[in-house]
Amino acid sequence: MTLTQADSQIATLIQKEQMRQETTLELIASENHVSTAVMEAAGSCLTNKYAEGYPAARYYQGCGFYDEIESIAIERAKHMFGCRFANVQPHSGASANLSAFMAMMKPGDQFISLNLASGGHLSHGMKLNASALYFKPAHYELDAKTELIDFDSVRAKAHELKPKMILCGYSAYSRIIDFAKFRQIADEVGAYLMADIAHIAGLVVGGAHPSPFPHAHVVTTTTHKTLRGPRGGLILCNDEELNKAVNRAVFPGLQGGPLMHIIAAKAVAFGEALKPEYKTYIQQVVKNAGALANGLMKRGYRLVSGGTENHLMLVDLRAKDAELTGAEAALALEKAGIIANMNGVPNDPRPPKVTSGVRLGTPATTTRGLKEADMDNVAGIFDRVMANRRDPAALVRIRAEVAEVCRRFPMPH
Ligand code: DSN
Repeated sequence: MTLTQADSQIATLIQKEQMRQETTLELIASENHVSTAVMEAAGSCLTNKYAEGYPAARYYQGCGFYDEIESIAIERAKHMFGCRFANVQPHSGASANLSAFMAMMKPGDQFISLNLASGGHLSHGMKLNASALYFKPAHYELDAKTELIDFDSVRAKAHELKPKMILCGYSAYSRIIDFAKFRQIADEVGAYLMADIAHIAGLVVGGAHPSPFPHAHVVTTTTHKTLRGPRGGLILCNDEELNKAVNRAVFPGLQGGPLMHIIAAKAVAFGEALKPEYKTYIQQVVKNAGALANGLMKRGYRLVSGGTENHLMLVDLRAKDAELTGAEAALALEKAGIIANMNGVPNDPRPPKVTSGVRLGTPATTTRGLKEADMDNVAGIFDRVMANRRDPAALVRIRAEVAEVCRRFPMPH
């Protein structure tokens, strides 16, 4: 029985969502459009089975093909990042992070990270998150002037608190991360270095960002952002003992049965990322981000840190219009068919549900095939949306223009 026959309510909503994705431009920096091959694996019969444990060490019978699939995913992950060990079971980036914490720290241990408001992630010690409830976070800062990581602040915090772990890797940071410098500070105080490369994993694989290896002791990532796989997490490391601790932390520490259909989809996506075309894609993601950033700056927008070196940028809307908030901008963009998210800028005076910024990224539009000139066009559309944000008729007209761009650049099929 097809989904439409079995449950037309859900089938209709999925069709509508498909249409929404086809007819809008996705500028959320953490999203992408996966291949039909990835989607096929994620929607396969592998969802039917428990495979608790690891390859060749399961707690259920009938796992032979699952062992092969997970082993392929592990080998491809190791190959992609040039490291010795990979755990492909985390259900998400947040559970990968918590597992990594459990592998390196005991409850109550101190770690330092960048806070959420400055571009970190909620699983890096936000007060309501398990990372703060069960471990002890403190935060280093961005340089107030350059809005880059302030390594004096990292070093000072590290020497003051002697943390068990230093965490780098961010959700809204548009610059290259100097992993070697972080490792140097970690070594000075005997801390582990953890790199959460969820946003830039694809850039690392595609050679557009330095690798966290050999500097980081443990590396976590999601698999669905620039890496263009199914929604999920991944943990990587080079040390045998740490790998054992990671494996114990993921299962049975934090999770039960792995999502084997998602692990198969990860394997497919990793296979795609190992192909030469993926490198071309990633280089284009970065070129497109540069073109979008330049297009916005020449139209009077200020970008946090003055630009981008990766796939994303944080637009501080106040320079263009002191009254314009991130919430209002993101809503107007959605009405015009451009999907983005409001985002706090460093030291944002506005609350997190209002903000003074929007975060934009180019992984998804690059998958659709847009190039630099198209991104400049998108910057122009962005600017017109902001200027017409209180004019519903104008937003409808722009929506039609965006739909036309989407028709010219279809999603992968
Ligand atoms: N929530 C993700 C993002 O949008 O950056 C990070 O996991």
